[in-house]
Amino acid sequence: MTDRSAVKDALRAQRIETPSWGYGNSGTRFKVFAQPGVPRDPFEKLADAAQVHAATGAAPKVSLHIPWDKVEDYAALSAHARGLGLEIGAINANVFQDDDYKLGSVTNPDPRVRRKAVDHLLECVDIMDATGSTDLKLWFSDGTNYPGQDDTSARQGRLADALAEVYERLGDDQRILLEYKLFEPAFYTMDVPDWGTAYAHCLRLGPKATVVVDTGHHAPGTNIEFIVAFLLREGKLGGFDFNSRFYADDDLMAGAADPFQLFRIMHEVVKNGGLAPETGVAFMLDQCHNIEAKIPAVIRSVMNVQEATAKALLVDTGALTAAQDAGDVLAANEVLMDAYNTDVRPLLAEVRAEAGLDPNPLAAYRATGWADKTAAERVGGHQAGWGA
Ligand code: LRH
Ligand code: MN
Repeated sequence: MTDRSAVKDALRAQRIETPSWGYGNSGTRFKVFAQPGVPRDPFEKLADAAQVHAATGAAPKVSLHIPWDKVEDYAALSAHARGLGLEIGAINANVFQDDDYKLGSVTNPDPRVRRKAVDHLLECVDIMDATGSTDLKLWFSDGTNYPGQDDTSARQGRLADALAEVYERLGDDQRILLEYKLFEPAFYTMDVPDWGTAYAHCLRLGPKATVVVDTGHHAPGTNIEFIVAFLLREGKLGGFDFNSRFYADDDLMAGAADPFQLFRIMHEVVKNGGLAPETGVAFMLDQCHNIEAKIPAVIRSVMNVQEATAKALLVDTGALTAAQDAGDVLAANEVLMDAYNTDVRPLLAEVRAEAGLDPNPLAAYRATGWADKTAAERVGGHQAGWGA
């Protein structure tokens, strides 16, 4: 697809969902570094997200995390978002921070704990009804640390029962986005450790259950774009949690650690029709900005995803298919590398300018003085964080 105006149309239409928790304090087990002007509640998080959308024109949706974004009135929060030109996106459940969940949440040997966990998931669907969200994002920290600690098969049964009950509760336009993760916080087994396990549970559940690919949740060296191509072909790719990593689930800015991997992923997305809205792929960021300024980091991440997408859209698919069909390995690889090695920043600057935006979103944000304004205004109260 090298038709330039079609490429620009696709870039203009791209939407990237930002995480409310990306605007709050976060860190590692060693330290959470506070920053001046960090939001103190979901309303202020949305105000920061609106800065990202104002600068990029491509981030009108914000994912929430419950209870980190718990409020009295979710309809009011949703109205506040609309007032900022935003929409509430995926609702992330959280069954990983309560003492009861030490040995698991929905997979816990104790039925009382399982009941509590499922009730939280059902509460999140109630919240979706109030915010108009369609996506329930489920990541389970459930797992074990030592061989013999629990029965893997029994835990899978408990997980399947919990998911089935939640699936039953979903409204017509609502769906489950099931996220997998290889390890952490459990270090022997995770109950949803890989795409295959997530895919199998989603197949069993039905059409409203899809898989989320968090780019930080694989073993080093995993070919993530293969997983993406497979799930797209099966109609089971619900979305991405984009971030990047050098070693583990580092949750660094998307594309920062491995822009070539992000390009290869977006190449499979573009080639398999994943950009089309009807495919229903949610392009979400899931990052933690432990030391860097948070809003510029999110803006940079949106730009990194846009750049990877632009390069993927510039792949000469006709030449690629011809080389592949001819078994011309080098020619095929060259077609892809030509696209990857294309500087797409002028093209994206053009798309932004034509949309009435500053060609340089980071400069646009800096010019608002928002960072100084919020640092001066947001004093007192409790800065938002993971509450861990
Ligand atoms: C787990 C995860 C999940 C979120 C959390 C913030 O590692 O990727 O998507 O709930 O990060
Ligand atoms: Mn994630």
